[in-house]
Amino acid sequence: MTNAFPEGFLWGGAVAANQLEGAYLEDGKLPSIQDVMPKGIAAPPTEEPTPDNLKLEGIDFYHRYESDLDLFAEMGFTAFRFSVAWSRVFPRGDEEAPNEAGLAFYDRLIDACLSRGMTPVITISHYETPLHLARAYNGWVDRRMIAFYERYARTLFERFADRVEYWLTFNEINAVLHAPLLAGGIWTPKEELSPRDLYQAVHHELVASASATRIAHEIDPELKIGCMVIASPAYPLTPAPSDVWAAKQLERDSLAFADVHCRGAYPGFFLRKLRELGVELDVADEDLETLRHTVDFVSFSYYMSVCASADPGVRAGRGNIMGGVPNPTLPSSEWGWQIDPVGLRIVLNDFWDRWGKPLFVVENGLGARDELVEVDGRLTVVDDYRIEYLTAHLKSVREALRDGVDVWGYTWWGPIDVVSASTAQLSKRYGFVYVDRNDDGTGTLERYRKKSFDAYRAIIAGNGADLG
Ligand code: BGP
Repeated sequence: MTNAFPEGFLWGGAVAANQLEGAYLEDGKLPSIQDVMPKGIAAPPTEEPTPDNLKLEGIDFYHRYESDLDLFAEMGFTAFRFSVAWSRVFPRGDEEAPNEAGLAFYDRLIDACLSRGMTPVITISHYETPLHLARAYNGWVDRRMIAFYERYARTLFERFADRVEYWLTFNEINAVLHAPLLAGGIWTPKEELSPRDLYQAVHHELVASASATRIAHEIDPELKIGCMVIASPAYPLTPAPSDVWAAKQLERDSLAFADVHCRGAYPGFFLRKLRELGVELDVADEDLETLRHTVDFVSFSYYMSVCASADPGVRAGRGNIMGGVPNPTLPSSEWGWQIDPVGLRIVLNDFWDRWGKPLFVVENGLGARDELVEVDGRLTVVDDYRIEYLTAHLKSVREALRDGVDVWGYTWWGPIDVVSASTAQLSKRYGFVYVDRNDDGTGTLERYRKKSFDAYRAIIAGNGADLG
């Protein structure tokens, strides 16, 4: 049995514009929802951008992308996943014509990737709906969002399709059920949002995603369009059949999103759920036809698994957007995300069995507090905990490959420290590169290679053969 990963396996890292670019009003950009979310999803948005929002400056990637990409190239990245900030290209979101200066930035970024041998993987919408669309339309609750998104996606395909083959329509599209503002640009507070409006927004996003897939394939049938979902396997808390069923139900809430993307229609269990909620969706004649444009691959983030229980008295814990009942057998990160490398093998196998589409692990990583120390005269972080997490999860990818699963690539979340999506902290660090910036906004923004930098470089250099 060979240890190496398949030839051409894409190795790299993933980021999102709002979490690292900064320059939030530069070259014609207007605010996105992120610019009024200084506490992430932990607190309601502010009326206007406030100076305590670390995302306004991010890690200044907008001005430092060349040297940051040099660091990624030094690690041997063959892929780099980033998002386009919608509000750079269509600052309000409902304009007729795009902002040329915004497009020009991504021209430069794409060329900088290509010249360093990195395949760009672009997320079209990563939790950064233009603020105007959230405020004036209530985000994806409004059907007109489909047309705005189509225009935006078409603009990107027409401009970049000659250089960019891999595209993801929406980051973690299933997160809208749990974080409606973050993932759906929905201004109505979650507690006040009716199931009808929430699921109508889900429908609009799914139609928009399928429509973007159609547009992309019309422009160039060779383009690879993927959906992107949070993968969070749910284990029954006990062997009681009722817990097994509860776990299945929990997983299905998420799986439904990729089911629609892969099969082109709503699954029966999802329609039943709508009926039980008393939700009758407003579906236009052409919507069901549009949904038939299925994706070329399924991409996902994987950070943790959860448990499920039929007992309503069992309380959920913290975790990536959705959370779940804690698993008594697993350790947790400082932020309560449970660490479960085997879960990645389970997800890869389950997804492959379910849809038979190629898979792409586009996010995986460990958020931790790092300490900058001096070793052999240079500043670094001795992050053995991150190396351990990385290695264990990559071993699971290798096992899945051996199981016969078609996996195209692996992009670690936040190869350089970025602002956290859920908490808007910088102290929740994922990077192989340390950025000198603190939660209070102080710091020089200098970059330092961590110990994990060399570890990932060695793994990539050996095409995964030396994982142990
Ligand atoms: C995913 C998001 C990312 C990213 C990651 C880590 O849900 O797609 O944007 O931030 O989680 O989460 P956090 O930053 O909250 O630690």
